[in-house]
Amino acid sequence: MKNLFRPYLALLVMGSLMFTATSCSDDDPEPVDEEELITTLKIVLEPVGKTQTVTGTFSDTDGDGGNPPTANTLRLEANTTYNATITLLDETKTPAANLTSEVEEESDEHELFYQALDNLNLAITKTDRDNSQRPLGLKAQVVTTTTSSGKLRITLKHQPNLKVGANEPNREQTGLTRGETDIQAEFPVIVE
Ligand SMILES: [Ca+2]
Repeated sequence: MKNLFRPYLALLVMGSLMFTATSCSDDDPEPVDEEELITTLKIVLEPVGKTQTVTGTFSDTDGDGGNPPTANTLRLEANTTYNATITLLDETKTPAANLTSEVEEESDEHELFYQALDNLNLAITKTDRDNSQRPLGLKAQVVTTTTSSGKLRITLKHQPNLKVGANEPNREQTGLTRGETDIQAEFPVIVE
């Protein structure tokens, strides 16, 4: 997991300075060394025309190395269309910082990539777009057919001036090779 994009740092610095300027000035200002990390990726899968919403949480609160990440198993129904929504959190903060809207605001520099691995049979289509009409991936449609199982990998890439054009061939495969990875989550999935 990489540190999150510097524009946020700048915003944090500005925020801290504003806070300092408006608070009691007797104390020395706190050193500004805050960093944002995306430690946690949540997915909510709402079935179309059915009732059983499925939620998943991937979390690695100490970042790369150290303790292994945790993720629950997603149990999906066969022959079902799900509308998926992603939430991104920094759980090193108390309370956890929600970074989803910041990724949304910088949609031209970010994209999420979905991979069905092992023998998992899922059709995944990103349904949201950035300002240049390229896929973003905080929202997606996930369609199951027959029963299968495997892993769903979701990778958030930071791609300033590196996003693949909307209509380029093989844009998913190409996109995965570009820019830095902000978080990569893997969920065991059972389609039953
Ligand atoms: Ca870790």
